Amino acid sequence: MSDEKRQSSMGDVTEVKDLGVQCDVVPGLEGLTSCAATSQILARMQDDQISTAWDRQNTMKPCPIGAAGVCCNTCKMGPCRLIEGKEGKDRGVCGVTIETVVARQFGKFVAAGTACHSDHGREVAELMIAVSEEKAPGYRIKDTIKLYALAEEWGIELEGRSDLEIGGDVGRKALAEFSNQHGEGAFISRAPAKRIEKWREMGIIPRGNDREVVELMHRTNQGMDQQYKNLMKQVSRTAMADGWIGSMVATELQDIIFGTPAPATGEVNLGVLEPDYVNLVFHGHEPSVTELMVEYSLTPEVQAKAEAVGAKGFNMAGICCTANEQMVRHGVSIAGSYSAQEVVMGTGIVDGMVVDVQCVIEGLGEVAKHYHTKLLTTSPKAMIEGVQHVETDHSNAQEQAKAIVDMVIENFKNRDPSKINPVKDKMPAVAGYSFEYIKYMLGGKFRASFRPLNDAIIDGRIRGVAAVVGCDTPVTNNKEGTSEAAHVELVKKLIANDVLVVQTGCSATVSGKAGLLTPEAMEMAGPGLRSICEAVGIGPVLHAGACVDNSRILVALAEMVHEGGIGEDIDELPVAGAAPDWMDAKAIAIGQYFVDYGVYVAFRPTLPVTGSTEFQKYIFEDYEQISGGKWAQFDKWEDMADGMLAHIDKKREALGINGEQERVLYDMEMRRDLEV
Ligand code: NFS
Repeated sequence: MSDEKRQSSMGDVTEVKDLGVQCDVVPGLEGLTSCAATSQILARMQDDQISTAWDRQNTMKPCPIGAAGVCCNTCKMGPCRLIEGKEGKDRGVCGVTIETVVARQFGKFVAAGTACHSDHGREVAELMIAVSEEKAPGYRIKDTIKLYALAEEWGIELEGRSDLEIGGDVGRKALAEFSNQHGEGAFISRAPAKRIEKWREMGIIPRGNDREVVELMHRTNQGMDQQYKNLMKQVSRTAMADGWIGSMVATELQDIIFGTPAPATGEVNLGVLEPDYVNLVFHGHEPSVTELMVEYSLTPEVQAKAEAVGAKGFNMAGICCTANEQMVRHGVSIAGSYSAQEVVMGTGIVDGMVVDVQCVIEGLGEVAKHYHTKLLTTSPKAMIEGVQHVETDHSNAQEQAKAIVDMVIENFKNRDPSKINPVKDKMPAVAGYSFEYIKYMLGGKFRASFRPLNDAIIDGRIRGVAAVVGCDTPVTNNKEGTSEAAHVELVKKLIANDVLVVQTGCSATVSGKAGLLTPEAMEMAGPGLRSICEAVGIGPVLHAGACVDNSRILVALAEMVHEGGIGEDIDELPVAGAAPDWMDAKAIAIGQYFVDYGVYVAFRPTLPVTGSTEFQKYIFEDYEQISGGKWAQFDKWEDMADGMLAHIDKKREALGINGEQERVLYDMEMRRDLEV
């Protein structure tokens, strides 16, 4: 877009930015993003002809056969592009049916997603062992209460033993969870008794992650499992290994090593990058190296080094789930979600960007070439062509973390004044609602309990609880509103209808940008939810952490059942889950373990299963008879909200607690008021 056009419609972009307030989206980019800050940077990047995912999604049209999950590329006789109901096209060369193909593709997503969270969890278990052997300088056990609790749960001797000895046993036991060949994952016992019985009947309790992922990859290969319902059992068992082993080990052991989250206040959006400071942006999922960078960054030594290069100080901000990990534990600010990873460099003031694993897109390397930003990879599992690699392991992480920070400070002087384009937009956000903190906050220090939550659900002040989680992308824009609007409007509608919202992942970041992670958001809540928020002193939207921290939600739901009064199993609870703009295989693995927990799980946009009517009926309808939960898919956030509220009301009805609450129906005026 030309400068004249932009200036004539909104004045000079720099002037608007200098007001320091949320301003409007740059004209012409409204269909792409509802975030003013993102639009300002994107407009400049487009002018400078720097390609980002926001542009590439315009030219890349998805293959409709692949999008429907009916492209079978399992062997070299194809790829077979199947079309339901079309003679000669409804089976592959080998004779495979459409249902089998869709189930295989779905299963491969779950295998990949589970592998990601599990490899992350395994790293943390290994770190725990290294800490206990004093082979991980810089790391220590921060939460001994959680360490003792977990050791006790796992039958590990506490008496007369040091924290490091106990930690070593916890680490080794956690590590063994990944390779167990038989039995049941140790955390399974945290689920309600009725649910465990159901899982045993279904035959889906995971043994070890490695075995489940390998078996699923075996069974989804050509010539293998040809009964999609039978194959789905292994899909479920693998997804369960994701939630109840991989992710839960990651969450629990990270809490022990780095501290269990409690509410901390930070800021969210691109405006957290400070023009006068050295800015280091970190991105990825495994927080271990970043933890040490954050610690080092707070020392007077770093302040002095930053001042020596002419900066006012040193500033760190995150992207994606490493950001969520730092926000919930230390209140470190978040620059943006998945969608912002390239855009962040367009500010021209990112002196270094450090990435670890997962959701790090390949386009980053190309964008970095246009700026002074020093892009660095740290994991031997995720390197980028042409990008400097600073290999880290547990033994050298502290020294490498310092080297990275020092390198980034040095790079401050290489800023190109002609490319500096900062924005001021940012929002305060409170994050850090771990399961332990929620329990404490509801019941108090001496009687920590979920009782007040259950009572509020029973008396109708809280209609239900919703988890709104998962990715955001630049892709679903232009169709039914922007990606960010889908997250934000969905959350607003849920809280307006007295549904308490718990968030993780990029969805939480998007809410943070919209100001939903503040106590003030209670103004947007329905009267019942608001009365609870006022009494407890919280906002209506609780940020619980990264995507592995969905395991906190598993534990919290179990606690609601254990507390009593709202059913004996998860599928009786008035709860629902949603991923308003899912993208990664990890999201499908998460969705499946919640469905198997008995939860209604709504995804937007559609899942890659639309090529088979029969498979869709199985997961969207019949599955409710099997697990008590089911999948749902939507194109519009409005329909998603209605589906979630209807499900919550159905459960309230079954529990006999559906009182007088009135559904808030949005007219056009209310919608406009809710604009992001
Ligand atoms: Ni989850 Fe976190 Fe974000 Fe999606 Fe990627 S960062 S693990 S996968 S995009 S929420």
